[in-house]
Amino acid sequence: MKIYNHLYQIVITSLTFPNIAWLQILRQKYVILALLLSLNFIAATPAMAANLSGDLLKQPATEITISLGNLANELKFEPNHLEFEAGKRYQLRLTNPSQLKHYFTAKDFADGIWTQKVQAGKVEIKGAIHELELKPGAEAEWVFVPLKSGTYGLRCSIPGHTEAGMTGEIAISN
Ligand SMILES: [Cu+2]
Repeated sequence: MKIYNHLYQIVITSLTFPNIAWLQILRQKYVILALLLSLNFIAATPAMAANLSGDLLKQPATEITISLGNLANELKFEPNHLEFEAGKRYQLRLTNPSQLKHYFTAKDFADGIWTQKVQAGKVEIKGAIHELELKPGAEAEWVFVPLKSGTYGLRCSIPGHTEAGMTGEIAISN
């Protein structure tokens, strides 16, 4: 277990789990966001990521926003369907305007993309991301390139939220 103190506003706590998953908790004035990181390498990704040209990473990213919950505290993603094209660069902006904590859980989708970075406040996180937790009022930007086409499930893994309909679908086309 390691504890890093970053600047005066940010505290990152990393816990190392037996399966090499990391839990990082980021704190900033109004934004508290937790990211579950995994350093497990994905079979296809390192080789494919290595082939991503520098030019692609300089391309402006297509911006898409998804809201986790809403001001009325309804348990849903808005929108609940996202579409991406493999090989393009995206900046997915995640917001939580509700008063409840929510998760963006889409493990198979996360396995099918190459993450350039996740940005939250003044912190940038590099490496594979499998799940994001957004506290009320939190915002994060996930910059990635989809690699593997398919239709993937999205859900909020807070107990009761999936059951209440906080689910979605993410499609990656070729
Ligand atoms: Cu939720």
